[in-house]
Amino acid sequence: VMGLNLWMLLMTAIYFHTWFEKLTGLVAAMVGVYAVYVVPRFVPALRGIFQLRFSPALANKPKGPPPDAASPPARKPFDPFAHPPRSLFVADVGPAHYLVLNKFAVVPEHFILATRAFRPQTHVLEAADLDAARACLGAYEAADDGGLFAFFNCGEHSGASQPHRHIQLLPVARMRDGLDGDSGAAAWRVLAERADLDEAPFVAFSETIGVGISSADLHAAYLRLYRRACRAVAAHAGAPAGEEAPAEGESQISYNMAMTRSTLVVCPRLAEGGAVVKGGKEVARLALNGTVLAGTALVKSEAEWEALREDPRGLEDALRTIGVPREGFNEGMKL
Ligand code: B4P
Repeated sequence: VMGLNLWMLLMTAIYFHTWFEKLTGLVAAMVGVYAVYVVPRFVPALRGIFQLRFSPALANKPKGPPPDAASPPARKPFDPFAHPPRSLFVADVGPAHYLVLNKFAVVPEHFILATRAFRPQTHVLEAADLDAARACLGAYEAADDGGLFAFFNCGEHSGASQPHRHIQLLPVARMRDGLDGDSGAAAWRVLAERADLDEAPFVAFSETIGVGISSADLHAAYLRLYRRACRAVAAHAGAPAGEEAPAEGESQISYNMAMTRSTLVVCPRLAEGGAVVKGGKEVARLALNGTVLAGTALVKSEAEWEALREDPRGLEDALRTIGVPREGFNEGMKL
Protein backbone atom coordinates (compact mmCIF):
# COMPACT_ATOMS: atom_id res chain seq x y z
CA VAL A 1 0.00 0.00 0.00
CA MET A 2 2.86 2.31 0.90
CA GLY A 3 4.53 1.56 -2.47
CA LEU A 4 1.30 2.41 -4.27
CA ASN A 5 0.93 5.63 -2.28
CA LEU A 6 4.48 6.67 -3.12
CA TRP A 7 3.89 5.86 -6.77
CA MET A 8 0.69 7.96 -6.77
CA LEU A 9 2.49 10.78 -5.00
CA LEU A 10 5.24 10.68 -7.63
CA MET A 11 2.72 10.63 -10.50
CA THR A 12 0.79 13.53 -8.93
CA ALA A 13 4.05 15.49 -8.56
CA ILE A 14 5.01 14.83 -12.20
CA TYR A 15 1.50 15.78 -13.35
CA PHE A 16 1.54 19.09 -11.50
CA HIS A 17 5.15 19.79 -12.46
CA THR A 18 4.27 19.34 -16.14
CA TRP A 19 1.25 21.57 -15.79
CA PHE A 20 3.19 24.12 -13.82
CA GLU A 21 5.80 24.23 -16.57
CA LYS A 22 3.14 24.63 -19.25
CA LEU A 23 1.34 27.29 -17.23
CA THR A 24 4.49 29.30 -16.53
CA GLY A 25 5.37 29.03 -20.23
CA LEU A 26 1.93 30.31 -21.19
CA VAL A 27 2.01 33.16 -18.66
CA ALA A 28 5.54 34.13 -19.73
CA ALA A 29 4.50 34.13 -23.37
CA MET A 30 1.41 36.22 -22.71
CA VAL A 31 2.89 38.86 -20.47
CA GLY A 32 6.53 38.83 -21.53
CA VAL A 33 7.87 38.37 -18.00
CA TYR A 34 11.44 38.06 -19.19
CA ALA A 35 11.78 41.75 -19.99
CA VAL A 36 12.69 43.57 -16.84
CA TYR A 37 13.72 46.97 -18.17
CA VAL A 38 13.40 48.71 -21.47
CA VAL A 39 15.17 51.96 -22.28
CA PRO A 40 15.38 53.81 -25.55
CA ARG A 41 18.91 54.82 -26.46
CA PHE A 42 19.98 57.32 -29.01
CA VAL A 43 22.26 55.78 -31.60
CA PRO A 44 23.88 58.65 -33.49
CA ALA A 45 24.70 56.47 -36.50
CA LEU A 46 21.01 55.80 -36.95
CA ARG A 47 19.90 59.32 -36.03
CA GLY A 48 17.11 57.91 -33.95
CA ILE A 49 16.07 55.68 -31.11
CA PHE A 50 17.34 52.15 -30.64
CA GLN A 51 15.75 50.27 -27.75
CA LEU A 52 17.70 48.18 -25.33
CA ARG A 53 15.99 45.48 -23.25
CA PHE A 54 17.49 44.04 -20.08
CA SER A 55 16.54 40.53 -19.08
CA PRO A 56 18.85 38.93 -16.50
CA ALA A 57 16.36 36.03 -16.14
CA LEU A 58 17.20 34.85 -19.66
CA ALA A 59 20.85 34.37 -18.74
CA ASN A 60 19.67 31.34 -16.73
CA LYS A 61 17.37 29.93 -19.41
CA PRO A 62 17.74 26.13 -19.58
CA LYS A 63 20.19 25.08 -22.30
CA GLY A 64 20.79 21.69 -23.89
CA PRO A 65 24.10 19.92 -23.26
CA PRO A 66 27.05 21.35 -25.25
CA PRO A 67 27.71 19.48 -28.51
CA ASP A 68 30.39 16.85 -28.10
CA ALA A 69 31.90 15.64 -31.34
CA ALA A 70 33.55 12.63 -29.69
CA SER A 71 30.33 11.14 -28.31
CA PRO A 72 27.11 11.88 -30.22
CA PRO A 73 24.09 12.72 -28.03
CA ALA A 74 22.22 9.71 -26.67
CA ARG A 75 18.86 11.38 -27.30
CA LYS A 76 17.61 13.54 -30.16
CA PRO A 77 17.70 17.20 -29.10
CA PHE A 78 14.33 18.56 -27.97
CA ASP A 79 12.41 20.27 -30.79
CA PRO A 80 9.93 22.79 -29.29
CA PHE A 81 8.08 23.04 -32.62
CA ALA A 82 7.53 19.32 -33.22
CA HIS A 83 4.67 18.83 -30.76
CA PRO A 84 3.94 22.13 -29.02
CA PRO A 85 1.86 21.89 -25.84
CA ARG A 86 -1.77 22.83 -26.24
CA SER A 87 -1.30 25.75 -23.85
CA LEU A 88 1.12 27.43 -26.32
CA PHE A 89 -0.57 26.41 -29.58
CA VAL A 90 -2.46 29.31 -31.23
CA ALA A 91 -3.80 28.28 -34.65
CA ASP A 92 -3.04 26.58 -37.95
CA VAL A 93 -1.96 28.81 -40.84
CA GLY A 94 -2.68 27.04 -44.11
CA PRO A 95 -1.78 23.38 -44.55
CA ALA A 96 1.94 23.59 -43.73
CA HIS A 97 2.35 26.05 -40.84
CA TYR A 98 1.01 26.84 -37.40
CA LEU A 99 1.37 29.51 -34.74
CA VAL A 100 2.72 28.89 -31.27
CA LEU A 101 3.35 31.34 -28.42
CA ASN A 102 7.00 31.95 -27.64
CA LYS A 103 7.70 30.34 -24.28
CA PHE A 104 10.53 32.82 -23.59
CA ALA A 105 8.81 36.03 -24.61
CA VAL A 106 10.57 39.27 -23.75
CA VAL A 107 7.92 41.33 -25.51
CA PRO A 108 4.35 40.28 -24.61
CA GLU A 109 2.46 38.31 -27.27
CA HIS A 110 5.63 37.35 -29.14
CA PHE A 111 4.57 34.38 -31.24
CA ILE A 112 6.13 32.03 -33.73
CA LEU A 113 5.14 30.68 -37.13
CA ALA A 114 6.59 27.18 -37.45
CA THR A 115 6.42 24.61 -40.22
CA ARG A 116 4.15 21.69 -39.39
CA ALA A 117 6.62 19.10 -40.68
CA PHE A 118 10.29 19.60 -39.91
CA ARG A 119 12.06 21.86 -42.41
CA PRO A 120 15.61 23.09 -41.82
CA GLN A 121 16.00 26.64 -40.53
CA THR A 122 19.19 26.94 -42.59
CA HIS A 123 17.48 26.37 -45.95
CA VAL A 124 16.41 29.12 -48.34
CA LEU A 125 12.79 30.05 -47.54
CA GLU A 126 10.00 28.72 -49.74
CA ALA A 127 7.15 30.82 -51.17
CA ALA A 128 4.74 29.10 -48.74
CA ASP A 129 6.77 30.31 -45.71
CA LEU A 130 6.57 33.92 -46.89
CA ASP A 131 2.87 33.57 -47.78
CA ALA A 132 2.08 32.29 -44.28
CA ALA A 133 4.00 35.18 -42.70
CA ARG A 134 2.18 37.67 -44.95
CA ALA A 135 -1.17 36.14 -43.95
CA CYS A 136 -0.32 36.71 -40.27
CA LEU A 137 0.76 40.31 -40.90
CA GLY A 138 -2.46 40.99 -42.81
CA ALA A 139 -4.75 39.35 -40.25
CA TYR A 140 -3.07 41.14 -37.35
CA GLU A 141 -3.21 44.52 -39.01
CA ALA A 142 -6.93 44.11 -39.59
CA ALA A 143 -7.42 43.58 -35.85
CA ASP A 144 -4.85 46.00 -34.39
CA ASP A 145 -3.46 49.25 -35.77
CA GLY A 146 0.09 48.67 -34.61
CA GLY A 147 0.88 45.86 -37.05
CA LEU A 148 3.41 43.03 -36.72
CA PHE A 149 7.16 42.83 -37.22
CA ALA A 150 8.21 39.43 -38.62
CA PHE A 151 11.80 38.23 -38.47
CA PHE A 152 13.79 35.17 -39.46
CA ASN A 153 17.21 34.10 -38.20
CA CYS A 154 19.18 31.89 -40.59
CA GLY A 155 22.61 30.44 -40.02
CA GLU A 156 25.20 30.23 -37.28
CA HIS A 157 25.89 34.00 -37.12
CA SER A 158 22.24 35.10 -37.17
CA GLY A 159 21.27 34.47 -33.54
CA ALA A 160 19.27 31.33 -34.41
CA SER A 161 19.18 28.53 -31.88
CA GLN A 162 16.36 26.23 -33.06
CA PRO A 163 16.92 24.14 -36.23
CA HIS A 164 13.18 23.64 -36.94
CA ARG A 165 12.11 26.33 -39.43
CA HIS A 166 10.23 29.23 -37.84
CA ILE A 167 9.55 32.90 -38.51
CA GLN A 168 8.96 35.03 -35.42
CA LEU A 169 6.25 37.67 -35.02
CA LEU A 170 6.31 40.64 -32.67
CA PRO A 171 3.41 43.11 -32.19
CA VAL A 172 4.86 46.57 -32.89
CA ALA A 173 2.61 48.22 -30.29
CA ARG A 174 3.92 45.85 -27.61
CA MET A 175 7.51 46.72 -28.57
CA ARG A 176 6.65 50.39 -28.07
CA ASP A 177 5.02 49.80 -24.65
CA GLY A 178 7.31 50.55 -21.77
CA LEU A 179 9.64 52.88 -23.61
CA ASP A 180 10.73 55.71 -21.29
CA GLY A 181 8.31 58.61 -21.54
CA ASP A 182 6.09 59.73 -24.37
CA SER A 183 9.01 61.09 -26.39
CA GLY A 184 10.77 57.71 -26.47
CA ALA A 185 7.60 55.87 -27.46
CA ALA A 186 6.73 58.45 -30.12
CA ALA A 187 10.23 58.50 -31.61
CA TRP A 188 10.70 54.74 -31.87
CA ARG A 189 9.87 53.17 -35.22
CA VAL A 190 10.71 49.78 -36.69
CA LEU A 191 14.19 50.18 -38.19
CA ALA A 192 13.35 48.03 -41.24
CA GLU A 193 10.80 50.67 -42.28
CA ARG A 194 12.97 53.68 -41.56
CA ALA A 195 14.60 55.69 -44.32
CA ASP A 196 17.84 55.80 -42.31
CA LEU A 197 18.22 52.00 -42.41
CA ASP A 198 20.84 52.95 -45.02
CA GLU A 199 22.82 54.66 -42.28
CA ALA A 200 23.05 51.64 -40.00
CA PRO A 201 26.68 50.58 -39.43
CA PHE A 202 25.92 47.26 -41.15
CA VAL A 203 24.72 46.63 -44.69
CA ALA A 204 21.06 45.62 -45.19
CA PHE A 205 19.05 45.36 -48.40
CA SER A 206 15.39 46.27 -48.63
CA GLU A 207 12.52 46.35 -51.08
CA THR A 208 9.07 47.82 -50.78
CA ILE A 209 6.36 45.18 -50.99
CA GLY A 210 2.87 46.28 -51.92
CA VAL A 211 -0.17 45.02 -50.02
CA GLY A 212 -1.43 43.08 -53.04
CA ILE A 213 1.91 41.55 -54.03
CA SER A 214 1.52 38.02 -55.44
CA SER A 215 3.11 34.99 -53.84
CA ALA A 216 5.53 34.59 -56.77
CA ASP A 217 6.56 38.27 -56.66
CA LEU A 218 7.08 38.17 -52.91
CA HIS A 219 9.31 35.11 -53.19
CA ALA A 220 11.19 36.69 -56.10
CA ALA A 221 11.80 39.85 -54.01
CA TYR A 222 13.15 37.71 -51.16
CA LEU A 223 15.47 35.82 -53.53
CA ARG A 224 16.77 39.09 -55.02
CA LEU A 225 17.57 40.42 -51.55
CA TYR A 226 19.08 37.13 -50.42
CA ARG A 227 21.33 36.99 -53.51
CA ARG A 228 22.45 40.59 -53.01
CA ALA A 229 23.34 39.65 -49.45
CA CYS A 230 25.32 36.62 -50.71
CA ARG A 231 27.22 38.85 -53.14
CA ALA A 232 27.92 41.40 -50.40
CA VAL A 233 29.43 38.70 -48.16
CA ALA A 234 31.57 37.40 -51.05
CA ALA A 235 32.71 40.93 -51.97
CA HIS A 236 33.54 41.68 -48.33
CA ALA A 237 35.68 38.53 -48.21
CA GLY A 238 37.39 39.57 -51.45
CA ALA A 239 36.06 36.48 -53.23
CA PRO A 240 35.38 36.63 -56.97
CA ALA A 241 31.69 36.86 -57.93
CA GLY A 242 30.67 33.22 -58.29
CA GLU A 243 27.53 31.62 -59.60
CA GLU A 244 24.17 32.94 -58.47
CA ALA A 245 23.09 31.43 -55.13
CA PRO A 246 20.54 28.60 -55.70
CA ALA A 247 16.88 29.34 -54.93
CA GLU A 248 16.57 26.30 -52.67
CA GLY A 249 18.55 24.13 -50.31
CA GLU A 250 21.14 25.21 -47.74
CA SER A 251 21.65 28.96 -47.48
CA GLN A 252 25.10 30.15 -48.55
CA ILE A 253 25.28 32.75 -45.80
CA SER A 254 23.98 33.66 -42.36
CA TYR A 255 21.37 36.41 -42.49
CA ASN A 256 18.36 37.97 -40.83
CA MET A 257 15.20 38.71 -42.75
CA ALA A 258 12.57 41.21 -41.60
CA MET A 259 9.10 41.62 -43.03
CA THR A 260 6.46 44.25 -42.35
CA ARG A 261 3.34 45.05 -44.37
CA SER A 262 5.35 47.44 -46.55
CA THR A 263 8.97 46.27 -46.45
CA LEU A 264 11.15 43.21 -46.86
CA VAL A 265 14.74 43.39 -45.60
CA VAL A 266 17.67 40.95 -45.71
CA CYS A 267 20.75 41.67 -43.63
CA PRO A 268 23.83 39.46 -44.15
CA ARG A 269 25.50 38.45 -40.88
CA LEU A 270 29.15 37.71 -40.20
CA ALA A 271 29.03 37.39 -36.40
CA GLU A 272 26.34 36.67 -33.83
CA GLY A 273 27.66 39.27 -31.44
CA GLY A 274 29.89 42.23 -30.99
CA ALA A 275 32.17 43.15 -28.10
CA VAL A 276 31.02 45.70 -25.54
CA VAL A 277 34.14 47.53 -24.45
CA LYS A 278 34.55 49.57 -21.27
CA GLY A 279 37.79 51.32 -20.37
CA GLY A 280 39.56 49.53 -23.22
CA LYS A 281 38.47 46.13 -21.86
CA GLU A 282 35.83 43.80 -23.33
CA VAL A 283 33.17 43.51 -20.60
CA ALA A 284 30.60 41.50 -22.54
CA ARG A 285 29.41 40.38 -25.94
CA LEU A 286 26.13 41.70 -27.25
CA ALA A 287 24.36 38.91 -29.18
CA LEU A 288 21.91 40.07 -31.83
CA ASN A 289 19.21 38.29 -33.81
CA GLY A 290 16.66 39.57 -36.37
CA THR A 291 15.17 41.96 -33.80
CA VAL A 292 18.12 44.23 -34.67
CA LEU A 293 16.13 45.05 -37.83
CA ALA A 294 13.32 46.30 -35.59
CA GLY A 295 15.82 48.61 -33.89
CA THR A 296 16.20 46.75 -30.63
CA ALA A 297 18.70 44.60 -28.77
CA LEU A 298 18.54 42.30 -25.78
CA VAL A 299 21.01 42.44 -22.93
CA LYS A 300 21.30 39.62 -20.42
CA SER A 301 24.19 40.58 -18.13
CA GLU A 302 24.46 43.41 -15.62
CA ALA A 303 27.97 44.29 -16.85
CA GLU A 304 26.74 44.66 -20.44
CA TRP A 305 23.69 46.65 -19.34
CA GLU A 306 25.69 49.09 -17.21
CA ALA A 307 28.40 49.51 -19.87
CA LEU A 308 25.84 50.30 -22.58
CA ARG A 309 23.85 52.66 -20.36
CA GLU A 310 26.97 54.58 -19.48
CA ASP A 311 28.21 54.76 -23.05
CA PRO A 312 25.77 53.91 -25.85
CA ARG A 313 28.63 54.13 -28.35
CA GLY A 314 29.38 50.53 -27.30
CA LEU A 315 26.16 49.59 -29.08
CA GLU A 316 27.34 51.22 -32.30
CA ASP A 317 30.67 49.40 -32.03
CA ALA A 318 28.86 46.08 -31.62
CA LEU A 319 26.51 46.85 -34.54
CA ARG A 320 29.50 47.59 -36.74
CA THR A 321 30.90 44.09 -36.32
CA ILE A 322 27.83 41.87 -36.76
CA GLY A 323 27.54 42.21 -40.53
CA VAL A 324 29.18 43.61 -43.61
CA PRO A 325 30.38 47.07 -42.46
CA ARG A 326 28.54 49.91 -44.18
CA GLU A 327 31.63 52.08 -44.22
CA GLY A 328 33.30 51.89 -47.60
CA PHE A 329 30.85 49.25 -48.81
CA ASN A 330 29.54 51.06 -51.87
CA GLU A 331 33.00 51.95 -53.09
CA GLY A 332 33.88 49.80 -56.04
CA MET A 333 31.36 47.08 -55.26
CA LYS A 334 28.87 46.13 -57.88
CA LEU A 335 25.85 44.21 -56.63
P1 B4P B 1 15.74 31.29 -32.81
O1 B4P B 1 15.58 32.03 -34.11
O2 B4P B 1 16.26 29.91 -32.94
O3 B4P B 1 16.60 32.11 -31.76
P2 B4P B 1 16.34 33.52 -31.00
O4 B4P B 1 15.06 34.17 -31.41
O5 B4P B 1 17.56 34.35 -31.13
O6 B4P B 1 16.13 33.09 -29.54
P3 B4P B 1 17.07 32.16 -28.65
O7 B4P B 1 16.37 30.87 -28.48
O8 B4P B 1 18.46 32.13 -29.19
O9 B4P B 1 16.98 32.86 -27.26
P4 B4P B 1 17.56 34.20 -26.65
O10 B4P B 1 17.90 33.89 -25.24
O11 B4P B 1 18.59 34.87 -27.50
O12 B4P B 1 14.30 31.26 -32.17
C1 B4P B 1 13.87 30.24 -31.34
C2 B4P B 1 12.58 30.72 -30.72
O13 B4P B 1 11.90 29.67 -30.10
C3 B4P B 1 12.84 31.77 -29.65
O14 B4P B 1 11.88 32.79 -29.78
C4 B4P B 1 12.66 30.99 -28.38
O15 B4P B 1 12.32 31.81 -27.30
C5 B4P B 1 11.54 30.06 -28.80
N1 B4P B 1 11.40 28.84 -28.00
C6 B4P B 1 12.40 28.08 -27.48
N2 B4P B 1 11.87 27.03 -26.80
C7 B4P B 1 10.53 27.13 -26.94
C8 B4P B 1 9.44 26.34 -26.48
N3 B4P B 1 9.62 25.24 -25.76
N4 B4P B 1 8.18 26.72 -26.81
C9 B4P B 1 7.97 27.84 -27.54
N5 B4P B 1 8.96 28.62 -28.01
C10 B4P B 1 10.23 28.27 -27.70
O16 B4P B 1 16.28 35.16 -26.68
C11 B4P B 1 15.20 34.90 -25.84
C12 B4P B 1 13.96 35.48 -26.44
O17 B4P B 1 14.06 36.89 -26.55
C13 B4P B 1 13.72 34.97 -27.85
O18 B4P B 1 12.35 34.81 -28.00
C14 B4P B 1 14.22 36.11 -28.70
O19 B4P B 1 13.65 36.12 -29.98
C15 B4P B 1 13.77 37.28 -27.86
N6 B4P B 1 14.51 38.51 -28.15
C16 B4P B 1 15.82 38.65 -28.45
N7 B4P B 1 16.15 39.94 -28.64
C17 B4P B 1 15.00 40.64 -28.44
C18 B4P B 1 14.67 42.02 -28.48
N8 B4P B 1 15.58 42.93 -28.75
N9 B4P B 1 13.40 42.38 -28.25
C19 B4P B 1 12.47 41.45 -27.97
N10 B4P B 1 12.70 40.13 -27.89
C20 B4P B 1 13.95 39.74 -28.13
